[in-house]
Parts: sequence; structure tokens; C-alpha cells
Amino acid sequence: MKKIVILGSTGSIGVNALEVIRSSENYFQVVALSGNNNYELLIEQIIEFNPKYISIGTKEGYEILEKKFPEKKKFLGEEGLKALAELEEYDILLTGISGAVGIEATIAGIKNSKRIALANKETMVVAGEYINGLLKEYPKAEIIPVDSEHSAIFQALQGGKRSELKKIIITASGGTFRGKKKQDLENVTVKEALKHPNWSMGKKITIDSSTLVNKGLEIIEAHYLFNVSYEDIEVIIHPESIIHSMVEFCDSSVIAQLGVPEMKLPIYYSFTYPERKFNSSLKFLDFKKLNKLTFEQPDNETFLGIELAYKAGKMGGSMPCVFNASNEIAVELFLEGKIKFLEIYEIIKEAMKEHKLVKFDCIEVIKKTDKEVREWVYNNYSKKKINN
Ligand code: MN3
Repeated sequence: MKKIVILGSTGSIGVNALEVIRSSENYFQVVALSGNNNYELLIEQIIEFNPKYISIGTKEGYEILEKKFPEKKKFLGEEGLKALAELEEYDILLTGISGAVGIEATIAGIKNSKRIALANKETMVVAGEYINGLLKEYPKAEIIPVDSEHSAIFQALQGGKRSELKKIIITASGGTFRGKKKQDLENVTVKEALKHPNWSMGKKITIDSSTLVNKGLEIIEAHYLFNVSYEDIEVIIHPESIIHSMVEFCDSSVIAQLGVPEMKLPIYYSFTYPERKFNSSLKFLDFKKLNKLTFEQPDNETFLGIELAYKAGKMGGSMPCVFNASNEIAVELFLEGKIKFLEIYEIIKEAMKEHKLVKFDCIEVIKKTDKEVREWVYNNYSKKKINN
């Protein structure tokens, strides 16, 4: 039996993870759960999975948990996430939390020589170089990607040797606004931006998907996870989201991983790897019902997420962090109705222009830069400048 710690159990990754665990006939045991502010769902999960340790993001939630589960060991906030990652008695740490808060928990998991089921792409985007250095220092630790594209690449890479790899082809659904042009996007509302055709995900990642910033983050994530240069990473729009990504080898063979657009398989595979196991919660592809798979080039004139990411990624050092942090705040401001959709790109561009590149070789510098960029964006754009 494998023991699992789930960070972000009330988010969409966490809920999917618990669904596969529920259907896996005692092959997994949940050792710890952490939620942010949805304590009602967290309470249900605690009652069902009976973890020994629990952590929650808010003081209010903590007090409720204290009354409901006096016998359990409880933690609070970001420190709580780190404390769970530092526990001795588990095998796999699932980092199902979005945003830069997942980085320190991941670092703690690596230093704890555990398997990290990485569902927090910011970790590799912001701190990829540092994390890769750390993985050398802690050779028993390993990262198994959960992001569906990276899980696909990870699986496809098993079809050849690393020295035989030519390039990685990341697929993208194209998001809510695929086919739209700049003038169509000027006045789109939050509600419109949150309607994703294939994937049901959290708000932040749905917006990132519609700006293609999500794909940009995934390019940088792939660069660090698989140690592949940016020149050898390509993006293709594949609206059906059935091919989750592909790799091309030196003999022209392309190996793709296909599946229904759901997060359950990539999560489950990160738990069972190097084995594969049946799980009754998984849906299987029915090729009789699949009409066609289509592909198109990304529209990089309208959607700047990919090009800005290549630029930030190739500059390296602190720039991917600037790309990520400025986007996080910009999306927050968009969701609050304080900026327009296309201003998300403006903010990222300006933040990257404003920033002086530094080396990212220790966690203190990473944290400091991340904080500064967020504050800079917030101070410059949160006052609803567009209406003045
Ligand atoms: Mn993805």
C-alpha cells in the first residue's frame, strides 16, 4: 500500500485524486489532506478518508477543524503545507495547489527524498533550475509530472532513449477564445473567459488557458522537467484535447499519448508509475465515437502567452518567475473586474521590461523577486487605471 499526502485536496486536482483513490481498492492510503478555505468539503473528505494529519489555509477553518477533529494533528497556512511535506510516513506528495505557494512544499518533499506527483507547474517555471540542482543532491527524490501534457511527454519518452529524442510537441486546446481576433477580445467578460470547451478546471488556469499563458508556462515547465532546449519544444493547437502531447525521435517516429480529457489518468499514473493499473473511475477512449482529430497553428498575433513565455524562458534566471508572478496578479485583477482581458499581456510585458534579470540560485532570491513583481503589478494596475 502506498501512502499519499495531498496538498490542495479540495481543488480540482485533489478532488480527482481522491476519486481515483476511492476506486483503487485499498491500494492507496491517504495520510494527510490540506485545503485552503473550503472547509466544508475538507471536513467531508476527512470523515471519508480519515487522514492522520490535516492542514487548512484559514484561521477560521482551523478553529472549526479543531472542534470537529480534536484528535487529529492540525497545521495552518503555508507553514502547514511545508509541515505535511516534511512528514516521514508517506511515499507520494501530490502538490495540487496552484500558484507559487507550492514551491516550498515541493522543495520540502524533495529534501525528504519522496516522490513528488507534481501538479503545481509554477514550481518548475519559477524555480526549475534550483529544483533540478536539488534533485541531484537528493537522488532518492523524484518528480513525476501530473500536468496532462507533461504526463503525456513522460509516458511517450519511454518509447526511446533520451539521446534519440528530436523534439517535444505540446498540444493545446486553444482555450475559450480560439479563433477570435484582438478586436473580439477587447471587451470580453470574466464569465465568457471562464467557459472552457473541454477541461473543467479552476478559475485561474481556465483564464490562463484562454490567454495561452498556460501553454507558455507549460513550455517552460517542459524545458526544466525534461531538460530540452526551447528550440526543440513546439506547440500545436489540437481542439479535441485527445492527444495530450507527443515526442518525436531522430528516426522521424512520433509517439503520442491519447486519452479522454480528464485529470484522473495523469494523477493516477503519477501514483502507480512505473506500473499501470486498472481503476474503475477511469474513462476509456471510444474510437468509434471519435470523429476526427484536428490540428492548427497557434495564433501568436492575438494570443501572446506562448511568445512571451519563450522570451522569458530563453532569458532564464529570474525571468520565468516574472512571467508567472505578473500573470498571477494580472489574472487576479481580471477576475476582480479591475482590468480588461488583453491587459493581462500588457502587464506581463511591462513587468518583464521593468525587471532586472538576476540568477536564481537560492530560495531567498526567488521569494524576494516573486514578492517584488507581485507588488509592482499590484501597485501599478489595481487602481482601475483603464477607466480614468
Ligand atoms: Mn496542462
